[in-house]
Amino acid sequence: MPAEEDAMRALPRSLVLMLYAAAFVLAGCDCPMVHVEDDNPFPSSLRGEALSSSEIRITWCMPTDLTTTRSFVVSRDGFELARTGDYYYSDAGLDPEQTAEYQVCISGEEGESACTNTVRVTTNPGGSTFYVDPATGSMGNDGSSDHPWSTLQEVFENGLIEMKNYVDHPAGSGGGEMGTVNPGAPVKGGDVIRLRSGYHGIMELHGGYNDRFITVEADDGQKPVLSNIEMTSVSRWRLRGLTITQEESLTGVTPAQVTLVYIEPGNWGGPAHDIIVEDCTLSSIDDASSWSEADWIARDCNGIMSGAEDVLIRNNYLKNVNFGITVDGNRTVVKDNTVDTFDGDGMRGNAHDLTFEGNMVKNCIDSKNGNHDDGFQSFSVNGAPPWERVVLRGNTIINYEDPGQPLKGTLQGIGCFDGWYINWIIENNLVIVDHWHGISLYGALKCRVVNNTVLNPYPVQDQVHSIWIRITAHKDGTKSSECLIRNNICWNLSYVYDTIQDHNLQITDPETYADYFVDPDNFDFHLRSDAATIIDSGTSSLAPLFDCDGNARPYGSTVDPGAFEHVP
Ligand SMILES: [Ca+2]
Ligand SMILES: [Ca+2]
Ligand SMILES: [Ca+2]
Repeated sequence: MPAEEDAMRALPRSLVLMLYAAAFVLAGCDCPMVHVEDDNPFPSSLRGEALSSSEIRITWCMPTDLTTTRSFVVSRDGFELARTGDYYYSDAGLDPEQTAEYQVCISGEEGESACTNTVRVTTNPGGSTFYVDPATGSMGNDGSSDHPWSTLQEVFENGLIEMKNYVDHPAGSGGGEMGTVNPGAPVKGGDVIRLRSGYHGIMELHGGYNDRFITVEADDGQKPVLSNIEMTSVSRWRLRGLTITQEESLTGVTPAQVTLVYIEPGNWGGPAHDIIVEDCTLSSIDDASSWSEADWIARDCNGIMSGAEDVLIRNNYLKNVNFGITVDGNRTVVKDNTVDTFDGDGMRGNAHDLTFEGNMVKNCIDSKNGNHDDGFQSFSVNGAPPWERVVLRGNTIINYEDPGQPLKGTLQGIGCFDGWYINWIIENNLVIVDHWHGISLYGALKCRVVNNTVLNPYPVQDQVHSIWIRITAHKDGTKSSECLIRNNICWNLSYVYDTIQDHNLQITDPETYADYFVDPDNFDFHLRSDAATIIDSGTSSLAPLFDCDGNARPYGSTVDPGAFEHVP
């Protein structure tokens, strides 16, 4: 086999086809278009994992035949359990050591069709619960509720958790022999460590794999504080309800410029996968309102950076950070988080099979550090593959809420300037920024941008700030193709070649926003009941089944353009 062909074999088929296409372009072929053959991972994509003794989480990939997919039917042991538009489902309320078999099938406009593989998953046995209390604990205690340990950092340092790790290094992408770390230690896979109020130090772990999730969570009504979490080459950790901050009044230690939650694989240590970060509060400092540009540059921390696979980042609150939530690992769900006051990009997603849903990104800082701030950004550069099957759904991006906010800058909304992006769905998002890039895709294949509200209510000095939804060629000139722009409310539209665009409503005068929307001055872009030119003027074809609030579409005769269906 020729070496070149051999090298091609290691690449995703879609990328191989594009490389061939690119070769034609370079050879002067008058066909600067990319063709991608469908490489649909859906039928074999279902994974299931017990999160505890009562909960199982299943995840699957987006089918690439989007035109017939309306929702999914999740079944357990042959019976329908739920219908959802998501690519994951959490089955709670199960019994310890209960085994269940799951399958997911497409519910399409033409009835149910393709299904995934089935998975059999057993919930954990009831595990043990341990307690850690910086105020009253001692490392000589047994970790019971009445005799807690002192701090989480010392629990790790004293080897009180039994885990696994690779025997030989570099462990690469895994698969090698594993040995037990801290054999016989009291805490084991499936157990829960509950933290009480006070400073718990740093959670640092390099090489800690569990067969069952270990949960590290706040005890009821308690506010445990960590200064940062750094985990590499790890699996099955669930972090819940923790405060992670460099705020000196909470930690008692001099602030450092770190990434507050850092979860990554490593070639030496091995892969990272199956991680949950939820209900946590992250900040560089509690109150950054007096920070100068120089303070931001010298002191802001990144929020969450995750290169692990099969990750759930849910319902976290991040304040006063540089980059908010940065995802480089496949099959990650980023849901219902808030990134409030940030200097970098609010969210980044550079991997396959990502869902960013229901997140709020607001109050962008311009520290004059040269970053082009984006609410969401993705890029495929330096030899990275095209990013496939990404959903951006129901997110809210607002440049600033308070006209008096210090260090205001301009914010790009959803900025995807360095494709390729393949099979993306961008729907139900509210993008309120004062930059022309509302939603921009440079190098897009089979992407759809549907039912978004993309407007600029800010004082505009210059018509160059007429915000747009744009699908255009890759920066190398290769055309985007097979994309759809539908049912959006926006100021401006910009698209090329065979992008289908219909049922979009353009409002080019911000002075008229109050004629259409409930309270645009306070960023309420729900439709007024007398917005007759908008209500029922979209199409239900390929529209999301629910709107940004979760109301079923359509209400009335058909779908309304924009992120919010009018429901009286
Ligand atoms: Ca900035
Ligand atoms: Ca950026
Ligand atoms: Ca309607």
